Amino acid sequence: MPTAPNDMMAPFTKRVDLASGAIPDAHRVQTRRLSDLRGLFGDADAEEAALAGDDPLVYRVYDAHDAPKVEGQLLFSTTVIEPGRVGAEFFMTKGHYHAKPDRTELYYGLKGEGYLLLQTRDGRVDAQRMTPGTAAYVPPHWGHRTVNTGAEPFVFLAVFPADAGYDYGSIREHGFASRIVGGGDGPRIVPNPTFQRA
Ligand code: PAN
Ligand code: ZN
Repeated sequence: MPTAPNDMMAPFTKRVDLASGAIPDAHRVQTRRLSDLRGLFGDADAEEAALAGDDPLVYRVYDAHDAPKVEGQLLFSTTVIEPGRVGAEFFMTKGHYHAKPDRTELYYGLKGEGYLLLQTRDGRVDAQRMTPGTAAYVPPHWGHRTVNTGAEPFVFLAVFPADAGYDYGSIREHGFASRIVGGGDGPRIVPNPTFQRA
């Protein structure tokens, strides 16, 4: 039984538009343009050049619903990352650890292709390839970022505890251990030389 009145939620269903990745009646849509990711791409000159242009859309997050930020509740959303690059580096999300660091997450690929990059504060690094139909698990304590390595939007569904929260500061301060760059022979995962362990 719920222990507080705001823990009570009615069952509901949301539709995900599989053609676009949008949730048409989302509670909230967050838009991330390149200016929101300023400083996160490796090629600072390419980033400045792109920012001097039209400040392109990089990704949108469709938050399906709102829920009390308490243990036991789930949130879910879709993320739609546009195709594109800054210099050689593919468009990506900001990336974060969860503010409650032991909170887990499940990603399910719906459209396009990309990678889930993961890292721990004590130096473990991982990359999971995601395509439509793949389910990728973000274990406790792993920071995570997604990257669109394809030519069409990369869309995935994310399901996570409502009390997970976001720590963006660690990634902004210390960077991500790996970057994904494009070249003649396809996407390459390369170490980030400026990365520092948090
Ligand atoms: C996802 C992410 C979403 C956008 O729902 O929040 O893909 O990435 P950033 O939050 O790093 O900008 C998730 O991991 N939620 O916990
Ligand atoms: Zn997360």
